[in-house]
Amino acid sequence: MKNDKKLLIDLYRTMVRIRHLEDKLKDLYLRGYVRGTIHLSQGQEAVAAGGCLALELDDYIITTHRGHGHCLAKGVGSKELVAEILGKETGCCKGRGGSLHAFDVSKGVLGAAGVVGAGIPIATGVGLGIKQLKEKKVILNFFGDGASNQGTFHEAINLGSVWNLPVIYLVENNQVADTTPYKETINIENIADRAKGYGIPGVVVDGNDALGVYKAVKKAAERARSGQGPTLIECKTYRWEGHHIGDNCVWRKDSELEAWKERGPIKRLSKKILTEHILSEDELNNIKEDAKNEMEEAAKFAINSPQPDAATALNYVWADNEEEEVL
Ligand SMILES: Cc1ncc(C[n+]2csc(CCOP(=O)(O)OP(=O)(O)O)c2C)c(N)n1
Repeated sequence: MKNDKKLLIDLYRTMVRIRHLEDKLKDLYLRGYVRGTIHLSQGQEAVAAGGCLALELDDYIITTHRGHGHCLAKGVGSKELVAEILGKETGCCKGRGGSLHAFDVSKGVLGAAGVVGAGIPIATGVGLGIKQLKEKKVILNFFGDGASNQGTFHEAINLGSVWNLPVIYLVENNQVADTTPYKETINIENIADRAKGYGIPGVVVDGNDALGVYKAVKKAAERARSGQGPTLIECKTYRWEGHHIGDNCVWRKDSELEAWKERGPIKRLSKKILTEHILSEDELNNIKEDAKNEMEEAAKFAINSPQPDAATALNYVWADNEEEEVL
């Protein structure tokens, strides 16, 4: 495990960068720069930071419609990410993926999945690929509590277990799917308990504790890398914003949101860092200021970048294949 102090600072910095990224995206959306909709993850930053920092650079992730934070934490540059979300040619998918399908193979980000639960079988397939190639990599698959009710969840985790694949299935339980509290659709306390049905470890983690998430994913990654198969991790957290940016949240009580904000992940880690005298209040503020400036620069870069040329709309639809003639 990395030096603890450095790890805590890295976790803090990553969460603060995600928070500023999402705040900036909301601002850009409200100013008309983003087409379609976006799904924000303020309040859930500990899951992205803890999960991705526990991986090696060449490990993989697959994320969801709520995946900006996961992509940033895994190493996608803020400029390329914001440009992608604005549909610009300088984006990590040259503007063809957008928020729901951001992808960056060079950073091990094998894509966001706009279809709920669709990433889970893909992650199992990637795990099979890693195993067949005899690589020492792992894949971390983020998905929501709603996705854990899809058939894909059950089928894909069962196969992951039977084939002993190096996959970490991480359910980010933010308490609600769209506007439906998970307790109305799931009749057990912990989604992680479903792991018993597949014969793999099921772990419940406080999803607002970045260090706790890091430790759980690190352990699952070690297990996966050493050929012992998958783990199902449930991170219990809370989504501060609506389901998508146009959701006015009439379905929940303000008091519930305020209670979760009190134990928000950034506040929580900053308290630990201050109490343990790892950094001063000023040093924490400098990290925030840097993150704010970084996202300001990313936004400027994205706004000033060109749209893809319409004549190239069909580029990247087919893979190049020089040997075979494609009819
Ligand atoms: C198969 C499928 N069904 C429905 C939708 C519409 N939809 C998009 S996000 C969402 C809720 C997903 O909830 P959850 O998996 O808990 O993720 P969260 O939004 O909470 O991050 C739904 C129903 C979809 N995109 N795909």
